[in-house]
Amino acid sequence: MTWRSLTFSSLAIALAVSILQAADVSGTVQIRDSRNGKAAKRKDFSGAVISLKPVGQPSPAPPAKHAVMEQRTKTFTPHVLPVVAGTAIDFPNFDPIFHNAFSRFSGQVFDVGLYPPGTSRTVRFTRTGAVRVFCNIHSDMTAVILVLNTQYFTTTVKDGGFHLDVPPGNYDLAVFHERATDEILQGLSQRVVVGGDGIKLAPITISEAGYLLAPHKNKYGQEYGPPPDDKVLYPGVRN
Ligand SMILES: [Cu+2]
Repeated sequence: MTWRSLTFSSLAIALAVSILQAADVSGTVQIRDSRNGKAAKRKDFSGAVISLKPVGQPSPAPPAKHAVMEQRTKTFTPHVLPVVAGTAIDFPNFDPIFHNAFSRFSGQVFDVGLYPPGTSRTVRFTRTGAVRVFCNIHSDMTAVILVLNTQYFTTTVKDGGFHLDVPPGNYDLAVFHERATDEILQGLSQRVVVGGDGIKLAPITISEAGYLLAPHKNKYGQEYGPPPDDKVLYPGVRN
């Protein structure tokens, strides 16, 4: 056996052990009292974030790899982006028009300025919490960056289901949904004990009751002006 194959085998064993140690935490989220058409009529329960913070452990170092929130067809994608605190996020603009990304209301205040097609801007998010992201030109463009103090998180899919692989241990589970009040979300947090076989959680119901769908202002705190006439570039897409 050569040194190289020996090193490879020990790496493979280490990998196998770490996979064996991962336990599956699964559950489902339902959203009720929604005035949002998608959630209410089409039973779309996607976009809720479930995170598990290991009890008594320090916050993880941020990943070196950047996260990405694309600007494409006048839409921020993904619409909800959870990251570890300290993560740098790229905002590449794939559209044939200028865009912007800013937040001034909650979480981390930032503004990447107006930037041209085919370019990108990068912001590092260091403060935990929800950052509501807008474009200063297109009032319909919204997104949420959720800055977390744990690397164990996932976003629900359409049927509300979620899975997380974590090492066995004790965790504080937190729930985030963009149209739920802080009080509602705090009421959904719970201590979770994860054994070697994983755990299936009781269904989680998020109520949107009490959440105010207030129209947001532009980055100067003013009403949005008329949208730029770029219908030529986007036939069929609403301004
Ligand atoms: Cu825009």
